[in-house]
Amino acid sequence: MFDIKKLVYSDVLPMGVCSFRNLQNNLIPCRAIERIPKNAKSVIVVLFPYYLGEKFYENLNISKYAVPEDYHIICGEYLKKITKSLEELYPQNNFQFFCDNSPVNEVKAATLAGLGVKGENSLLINEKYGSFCFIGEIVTDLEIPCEDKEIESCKKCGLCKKKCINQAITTYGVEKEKCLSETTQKKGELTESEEKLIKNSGCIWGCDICQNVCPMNSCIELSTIKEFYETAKSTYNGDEDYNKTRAYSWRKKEVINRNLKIML
Ligand code: B12
Repeated sequence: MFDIKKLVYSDVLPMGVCSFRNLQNNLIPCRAIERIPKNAKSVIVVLFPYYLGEKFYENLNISKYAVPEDYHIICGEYLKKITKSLEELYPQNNFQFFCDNSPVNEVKAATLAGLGVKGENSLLINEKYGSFCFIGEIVTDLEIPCEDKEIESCKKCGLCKKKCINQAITTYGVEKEKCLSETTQKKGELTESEEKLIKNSGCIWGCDICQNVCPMNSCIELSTIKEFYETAKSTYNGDEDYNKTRAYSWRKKEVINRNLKIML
């Protein structure tokens, strides 16, 4: 019988299972969709808590998720090992891992798998680690007995909505075009009001406002992932800090450098 507790890292990373059935009708169009196993049945969802504690965020000018080395790389390594252990246990089955660059709506998957509630800021909030968690998942044609949880929402205190610097959070969800995180990642020239937003936020990559003000993030536990601490760098000061292995490097350095220039 499948036992999630037998998987490598299950003692340090929150994990859960949901059915693929409840995700397959809203897959996000992307290239990775080709890797979804034919006849996919189950999804093993893994959380990667990334809150490192305030001392790691001194002179912070990028958002917390971008402080460690690119999470696609670090979470990818963990997911690769978990996948390998599954392949050894179930050699007949197909296991494909994803993290962010995924057709799966990861917040929905994590919620269905019982790993937390969906915040008004659209993010998954875990009881122990808050919303400062990356989400990864392994999609498989192995049928894992599971009962999908009801998707529950946070208490809707409204703080994230109220404090969002650009009123991007509405009753219907996050309006992507207004989200500062999106603006900081945009290529090309920004409008005057977009530039003003970046300047006022003090953040040149991503945005953490809706998470920083969330009461469910006020007493969270620290990350259990040593690689996040070992690679932490909280300030981006220009070319000398640009590095191909950071969360902002999927964009050419012109984008983050443009934001830095706006800030200065
Ligand atoms: C695209 C994307 C973004 C976009 C758009 C986000 C968004 N909320 O729409 C941008 C670049 C803005 C972004 C920002 C961030 N992201 Co992001 N993102 C994704 C990605 C790749 C896909 C999300 C998606 O499209 N889901 C599908 C849509 C349909 O779901 P939805 O969000 O519920 O969409 C609703 C609303 O957007 C709303 N809506 C849509 N259009 C409109 C228009 C109007 C006018 C209105 C009112 C509403 C509305 O209706 C939709 C249906 O209910 C996921 C990874 C994944 N594969 O899931 C990561 C992911 C969600 N992101 C993540 C992170 C960490 C972030 C940031 C915190 C990074 C940062 N610090 O800057 C911010 C948070 C911003 C926020 N509050 O959402 C994590 C979240 C982890 C968690 N704990 O939940 C994920 C899961 C990546 C990962 N593997 O860890 N992200």
